[in-house]
Amino acid sequence: MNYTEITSRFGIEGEFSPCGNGHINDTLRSADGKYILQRINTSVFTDPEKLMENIENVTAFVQNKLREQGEDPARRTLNVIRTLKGKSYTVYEGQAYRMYDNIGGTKEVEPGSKTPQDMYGAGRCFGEFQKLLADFPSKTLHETIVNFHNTESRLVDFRNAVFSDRAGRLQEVTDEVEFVLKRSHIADVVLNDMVRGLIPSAVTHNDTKINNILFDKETEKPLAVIDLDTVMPGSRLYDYGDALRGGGSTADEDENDLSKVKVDMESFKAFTKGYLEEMKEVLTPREIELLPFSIRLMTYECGVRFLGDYLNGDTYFKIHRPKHNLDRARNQFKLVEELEACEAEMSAVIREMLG
Ligand code: ADP
Ligand code: GN1
Ligand code: MG
Repeated sequence: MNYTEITSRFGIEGEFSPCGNGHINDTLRSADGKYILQRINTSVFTDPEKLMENIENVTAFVQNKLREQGEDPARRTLNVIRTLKGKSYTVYEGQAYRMYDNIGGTKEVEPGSKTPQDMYGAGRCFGEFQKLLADFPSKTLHETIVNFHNTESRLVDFRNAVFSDRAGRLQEVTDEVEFVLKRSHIADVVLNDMVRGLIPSAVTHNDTKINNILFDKETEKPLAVIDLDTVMPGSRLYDYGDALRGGGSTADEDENDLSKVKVDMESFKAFTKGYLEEMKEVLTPREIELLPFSIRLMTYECGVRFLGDYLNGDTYFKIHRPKHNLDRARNQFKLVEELEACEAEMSAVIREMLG
């Protein structure tokens, strides 16, 4: 496809080619390495106007905070480039596109190839992100995907996927469905404690895979949290748990040799150390208590989403092979079992870290 018509609306010329590994948007980088063009997946994010308003407000807030701290924000956060008409995105042939400055000299780390050092950096980086946004007025954010980490609501969607069995695949996954149902009681733990006021609602990223951080290629230190589409009010536990869902496993979520899926205790310790260095004064006692549980909750929820998507005929997550979503679901459920066995040990590690 020729992107000239789109990029010229941003006053930008030149070739763009695909980059990145995300499951949702299509990302392209300019040949001169200056810009990122993204096609926003509008079947997932149905209101690009509100989505971009969130991203512009959050990035402006973070940029100001960093300036106040005496830091140059240029490589530390996304920067939205507006169209010549002053809009934060443009629609071309029914598709929405946005442009960012490319944060150069960076690399991303995939969950399957991270080191404990990367995980320490990721813990600090996501912790810092939450801290920088702690006094952002979270109620002004739009809910770009309603009930995104509401595990109970995910279970309702899942049951509907089972009932309708749209792709005729239910017969094949009865064991996995039973696995989900047996653990459905864990879905309301965080939600109920939010209602009780034991867990605050805060600005959260909601998609804290390690590949949503850009690392400096030279120093290997984390620079910027990207992929801000799902920044919304939520529980900070969602960010901590989701980061270790991927980063706390010895295997990538795409791995289908389940014997390779174990809890990576070194990565867990490294991430938690970095995260607590930023956040230990901010978290409530109940949040601290639920840190290990949140990993299991987010892993379970993601497995439920993968299996639901498989039953629906793979309409949400990009897949690269038949049964990809089923493999991902099995991988997540194996990790849930491993996490169940390690939770007490993880709690002990956290208690020791906090002294
Ligand atoms: P998705 O929602 O599909 O995961 P992302 O926003 O995470 O999309 O972008 C996908 C990939 O594109 C990232 O992992 C990163 O490699 C690259 N990328 C995105 N934005 C930038 C940017 N501003 N600078 C440099 N690389 C970027
Ligand atoms: C999607 O966009 P990406 O690849 O960073 C998904 C996350 C899942 C993840 C599983 C908006 O993240 O919620 O945890 O895939 N993002 C959205 O890999 O649904
Ligand atoms: Mg991403």
